[in-house]
Amino acid sequence: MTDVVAPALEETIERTLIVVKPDGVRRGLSGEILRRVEAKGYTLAAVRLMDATPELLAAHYAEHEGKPFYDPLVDFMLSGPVLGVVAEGQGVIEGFRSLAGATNPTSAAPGTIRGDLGRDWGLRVQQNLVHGSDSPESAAREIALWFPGL
Ligand code: DAT
Ligand code: MG
Repeated sequence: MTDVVAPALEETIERTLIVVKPDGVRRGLSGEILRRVEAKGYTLAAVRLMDATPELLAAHYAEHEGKPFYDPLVDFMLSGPVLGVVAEGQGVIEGFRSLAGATNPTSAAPGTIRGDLGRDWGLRVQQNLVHGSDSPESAAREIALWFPGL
């Protein structure tokens, strides 16, 4: 009989980078957003209120450089403090994307962070309250950028 060895439970734990964007911090929604993450059952591994820098954002949003919303996006992310968060748990990368909802807050489903708490403000960039890593590779890259050494 072949031995099938299940991975140790801790080996199945993933981490994701969440950022409560300046609109979320400004509107006093940091607690509500963290509440939803914790209520879903994920664990907070790091939480830090910080000011993003142009260098950090250039690296973080490198995939969007050259797009029409890129400059407004960087300006927006520099417009006030952000809350950097590392959350962990099985499936947390996909799970937080699901909690966050679609990029456009107008069409994001009710029940999601963006759908319940966000809307179109008529700006060139969507102010949609949160960032969440979109893959294991992005999560590793983004956590290293925002929380070096964690
Ligand atoms: P997400 O944040 O859902 O991963 P993304 O990575 O495609 O979305 O884009 C990064 C951010 O840029 C997004 O949260 C809001 C802004 N953005 C994306 N597409 C946009 C568009 N078509 N118009 C205005 N802003 C946009
Ligand atoms: Mg993205």
